[in-house]
Amino acid sequence: ANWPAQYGDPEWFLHDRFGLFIHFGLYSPAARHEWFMTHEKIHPDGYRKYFEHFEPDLLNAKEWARTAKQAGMKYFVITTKHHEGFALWDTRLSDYKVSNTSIKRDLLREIIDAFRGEGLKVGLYHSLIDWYHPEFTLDGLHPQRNDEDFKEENINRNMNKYLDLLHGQVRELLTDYGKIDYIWFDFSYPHRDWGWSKGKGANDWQSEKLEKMVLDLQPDILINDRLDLNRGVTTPEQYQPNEPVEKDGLPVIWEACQTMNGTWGYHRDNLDWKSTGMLLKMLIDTVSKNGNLLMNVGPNGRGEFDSRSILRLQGIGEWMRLHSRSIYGAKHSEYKAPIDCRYTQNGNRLYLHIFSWPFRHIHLEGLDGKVKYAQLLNDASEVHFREFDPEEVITSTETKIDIHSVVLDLPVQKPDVLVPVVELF
Ligand code: H79
Repeated sequence: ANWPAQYGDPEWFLHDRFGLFIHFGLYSPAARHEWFMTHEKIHPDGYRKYFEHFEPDLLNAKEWARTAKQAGMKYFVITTKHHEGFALWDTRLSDYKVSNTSIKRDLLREIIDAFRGEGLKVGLYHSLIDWYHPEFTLDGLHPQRNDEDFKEENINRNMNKYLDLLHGQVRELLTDYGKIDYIWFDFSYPHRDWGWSKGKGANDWQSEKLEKMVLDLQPDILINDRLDLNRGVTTPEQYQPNEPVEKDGLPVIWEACQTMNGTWGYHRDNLDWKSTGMLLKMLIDTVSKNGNLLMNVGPNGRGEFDSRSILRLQGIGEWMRLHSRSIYGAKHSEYKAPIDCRYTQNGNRLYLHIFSWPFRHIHLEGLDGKVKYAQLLNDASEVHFREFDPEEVITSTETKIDIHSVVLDLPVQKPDVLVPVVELF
């Protein structure tokens, strides 16, 4: 029910597990959060300076694509238009577009070509919200929200005129750029109510009609869950679920989207950077719960990934070079992982990811009699293990430990990788 038959086959998505999210737009040179237009209540006229000074002269899409590939990412999702309304492609339906800035190029085309060239699947982010369009009705998230006056203003606004643009631009994107594998709409908020205006959902976007057009143009496409239709890829934002995600008691296809530093657009002064190890653990944690991870980078105003992002992507790539078989095609395991560990499973291979290195031993409950061979994945070195028979083991207080398990004999020295993995056959 959550994955309609008309939607594309999600097999590649479930296998690939790891994607790059790219937020790039006029908020990139402003360099202070992609929502700054709303945070600072900036009118489109005041936002114009970012359009005039947009000049990502160092943007090299091939370099972006190589960086993503080296990090072990298999697909990417790029902002075609964020809430600010600016189009990153040469749209025929608006002048507010990249090809009208000093750069005069269709950056979206360059980016799609480059990532495809590196073998990554293509995802397009498209904002349902639009703070630039003069007919988009004002609400509590809008930069021009303020007080009761906007009730009056909204009477003069005609959402249908905005819907022509929304549907028309999505049609362009899914017609002019070849095969698109994934479309990521953002976002619906039907339950919000500010008194003078309400949030927006499926009726406001004409979501049913939009979804039908998407599937007509790209029959194999995957769609995320933010059209307010209660279907598609479930997309928890900057939130790690505690277990495989379910809806109505059934497992769903889901994808965590996470930032490196708490914001999506480039933010120069932000200091909330997660460590490489923490980001890697988020990927492992996600796959251990049957999810994908879409990890974000916000390129700067010159069109480059900044050094802090590159450092992290490289670190994850080094780990992925040695360990990706615990990620690609892997999924949740029914076995209960020891504390500070995560399992993933691929067929009859079980992968124990050890987040916190223990002294010498780790007990794997319920695996007694099931393990034939064990090795560290980083160097394929054998790990000895023994069956742990509770009948034989009496504690100092004469209480029997009643847990059947396998005990691994680990080296005292933690292997020199961010997260060691033991592969169990
Ligand atoms: O594109 C990225 C974000 O800009 C967008 N989705 C990701 C992928 C997004 N940001 N926030 N949201 C979606 C959810 C809305 C959060 C809000 Fe708020 C909480 C809106 C108002 C209160 C945070 C605080 C943002 C504005 C104020």
